[in-house]
Amino acid sequence: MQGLIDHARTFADREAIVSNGQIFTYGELLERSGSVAAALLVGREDLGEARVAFIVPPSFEYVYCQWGIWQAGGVAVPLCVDHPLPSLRYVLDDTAAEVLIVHEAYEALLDETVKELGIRLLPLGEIPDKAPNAPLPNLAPAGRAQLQLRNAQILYTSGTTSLPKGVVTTHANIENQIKTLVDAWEWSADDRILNILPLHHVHGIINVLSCALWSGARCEFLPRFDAKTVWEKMASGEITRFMAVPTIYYKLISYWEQQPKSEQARLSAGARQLNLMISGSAALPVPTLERWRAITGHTLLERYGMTEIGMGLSNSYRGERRPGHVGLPLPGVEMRLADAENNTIREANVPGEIQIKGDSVFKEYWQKPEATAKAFTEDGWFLTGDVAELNDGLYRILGRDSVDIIKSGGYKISALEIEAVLLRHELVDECAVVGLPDEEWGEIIAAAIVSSGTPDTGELTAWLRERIPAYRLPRRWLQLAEIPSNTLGKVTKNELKKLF
Ligand code: MLC
Ligand code: AMP
Repeated sequence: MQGLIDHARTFADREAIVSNGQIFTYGELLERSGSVAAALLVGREDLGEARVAFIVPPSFEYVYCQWGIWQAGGVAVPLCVDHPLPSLRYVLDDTAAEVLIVHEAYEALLDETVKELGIRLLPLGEIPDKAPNAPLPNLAPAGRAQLQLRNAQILYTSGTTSLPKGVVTTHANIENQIKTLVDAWEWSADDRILNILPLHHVHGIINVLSCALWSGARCEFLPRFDAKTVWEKMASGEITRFMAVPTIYYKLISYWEQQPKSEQARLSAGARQLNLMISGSAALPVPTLERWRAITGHTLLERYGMTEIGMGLSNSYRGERRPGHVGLPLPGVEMRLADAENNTIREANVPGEIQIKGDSVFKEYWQKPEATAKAFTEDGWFLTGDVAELNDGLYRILGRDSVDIIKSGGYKISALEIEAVLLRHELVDECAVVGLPDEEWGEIIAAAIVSSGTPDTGELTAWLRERIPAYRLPRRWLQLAEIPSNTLGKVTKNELKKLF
């Protein structure tokens, strides 16, 4: 994203990234991303929005690949490092990726697939550290307004269809998503943040990584979440802010509770020094907020967002952070609650769908014009599918309008997607997937199956694990004679939930 890179030039000597025990400056980031751009361009002037997928664990390398793709005029498509081959192949195929930048750990896994799809494979290790000063394209020769249209990134999101959709954001969308958060949450160049979130979703990419780098701050990566390491980082005084999904706060609390008193005191004292702790991506249970406050003195700032809009609503950085509420629309975000006929609801305490407008809102679902059209009202409001109400001056999320969307561990999961895969198993005649409330995960996935045989759920899980990401695996199973349905034959998922 052009603005982020322009900004970095003013911070050249500052520390930008800590990864694998090493510190890298903004200058190094610009240099290495320039090499990636040169390796991608190989003589071309501009990649012209070609999709460039990359599979690189959270690290300095991830960031310079992302920036290199943007600098070369490509569209960054980050692949999830934990996804099984069919999920990775789907994204490569759907985006018609021209190039895949691959970390060596994934080369063997993807080698055949990229050959079959005719994608150029660019091993990370083959990109030189330094490139001769190759000219980089001007991404907006006709002026900055062009950045409003120029695609920058595609992230995949699960929804009410059986296949994930690519959410396309432009350079201007991303810039707006970042700027609004940098202002609202008062980021400063002296901030240091720990990133433990996956880097194929907006929470990790925009709220943590990109806001830090926009501000001249420092972002430290842990390859994956680990409660002990996170607590140690907080206790060390090395970080000033932290952002995570509610499941992570739950896990941090569990870890703390298992420690002896003296250790608890040390960890709590460390956490108190941070200037901001944020929760989002799923509803933050009030007991988790209260427990965290008792342990660390921090009232978690809860905010609401979505891949398609970036962040929409947020509690206040300096003012009230009311438990169970997500605050007010962020600056630059236009928001309304609407009834089933898309009429604006003006009264308090009346539930309605959250609808959003603004420069942060995505451009389109990749090559899905019908899905894009269906996602907006005629007058341009994006339909989030989330239901909220205004409660004493602040918004409160009440749920979603679709039972087919599940949030587990902060990941959005489509029940329909899991059902479609399950039905391919020879022992599954019928199935239905639902989310069940769970203190730790928000919801856990549960699957009911009808089978003429005697399927073993362990074997079913192993079979699924090769086909869908681990966080989409059902954790509860039920074999039924029939799936509950109404007179029209539609599965009654709320009835099914009761059977669990
Ligand atoms: C994993 N496990 C689960 C599970 N996921 N069990 C139930 N439900 C789930 N969803 C199990 C595993 O099978 C394993 O069990 C054990 O938990 C540990 O697995 P893991 O993969 O090592 O888990 P962990 O690393 O602890 O992962 C938990 C997590 C992760 C919370 C760190 O889910 C995560 O990173 N979530 C963040 C997702 C995110 O960034 N969302 C933002 C989307 S953007 P066993 O038995 O094998 O030990 C968005 C917009 C916005 O939403 O507003 O931000
Ligand atoms: P995703 O599609 O992965 O970007 O997830 C976006 C969804 O996460 C939203 O549509 C909401 O359902 C949910 N979400 C995000 N933040 C919150 C929050 N603070 N409270 C409740 N739900 C949230």
